[in-house]
Amino acid sequence: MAVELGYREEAAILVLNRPEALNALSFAIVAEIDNALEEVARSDARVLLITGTGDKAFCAGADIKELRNRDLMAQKRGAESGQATISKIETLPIPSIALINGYAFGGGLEIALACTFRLAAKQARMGLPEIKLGLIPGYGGTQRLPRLIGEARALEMIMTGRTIDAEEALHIGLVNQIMEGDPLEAGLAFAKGFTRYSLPVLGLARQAVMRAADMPIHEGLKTEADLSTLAFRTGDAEEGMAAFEEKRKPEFRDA
Ligand code: CO8
Repeated sequence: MAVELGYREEAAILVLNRPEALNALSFAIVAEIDNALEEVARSDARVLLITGTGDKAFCAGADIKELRNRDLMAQKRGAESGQATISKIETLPIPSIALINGYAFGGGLEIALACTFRLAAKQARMGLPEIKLGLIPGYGGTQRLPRLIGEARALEMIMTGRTIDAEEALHIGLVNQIMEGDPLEAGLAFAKGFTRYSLPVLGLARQAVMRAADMPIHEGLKTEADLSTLAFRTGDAEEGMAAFEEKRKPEFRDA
C-alpha cells in the first residue's frame, strides 16, 4: 500500500509510502488517503500523525508525470477532489500533526497546511514550487498559507517558488517546532501536550480559531461566545472546575 495506517498509543499514524517517487501524490494515493481519513474519523484515536517513509521526503507534491496530458475539466475535477480529501484532515474530530521529515513541496506542503500543527525535521525543506512548472497550487495552498503566515510571505513563496528550511519555517510560523530524533517519537511527545484534555472541548477551541479566518472580528467574537458557552455546558467543564476547587487532577471523559 502506498498509504499505511497504523495506531500507536492514542495516535493514528498515516504514512505516505512511495519512497521511489519521494512520496508524490498520485491520484491513487489521494484516494487511499481519503479512505484512511474516513477510517481515522471512525477510530478511537485522539490525534492523527502524518508523515512520509524515509528521511528524504514527507511528500514531493502532486505526481507531475500524472498531471500532464489531462484536459482542463479533468484537472479541475482533480483539484476539487484533492482539495476535498485534504480538507477532511481539517474537519476530523481529532487534531492532527504533520511530521515533516524531509521535502514537503506543493501538494505535500498543502497536506501539512491542513493539519492542526506542523513539526519539521532539521533537514526538511518546504515550499510551493508550482510556479516553476507554470502552475499555481491547487490543493489549498493559496488559501491556507496566507492564513497561516500572512499574505506577503505567502505570496513571496508562491510567486518565487522559493523553498525554505526548517529554521526559516519556524521563524515565520509555518511550523510549530523543529524535531530532534525520531519524528514519530517527537510527534507523540508533542501530542501529549493536549491529548489528555477533553476531546470535544479541544474541538470547540479548534473550531473557534478556524472560523476566525472566515469572518470579521465582531462575528468571530459572537462565535467565541457561543462556543465557549457550549464548552461550559460539557460534563468535562464541570469536572475541570470541580477538580480545581477540590485541589485534585481532573478526570475528563470526553463528554
Ligand atoms: N511527481 C512525480 N515524481 C516525482 C515528484 C513529483 N512531484 N517528485 C519527485 N519525483 C520522482 C522523480 O521523478 C524521481 O523519479 P525517477 O528516479 O524515476 O526519475 C524520484 O522521485 C526522485 O526524485 P529526484 O531524482 O528528482 O530527487 P532529487 O533529490 O534530485 O530532487 C526534489 C528532489 C527537489 C524534490 C525534486 O524531485 C523535485 O523538484 N520534485 C518536484 C517537486 C515539485 O515541483 N512539487 C510540486 C508538484 S505540483 C503540485 O504539487 C500541485 C499542482 C497543482 C495540483 C492540481 C491538481 C489537479
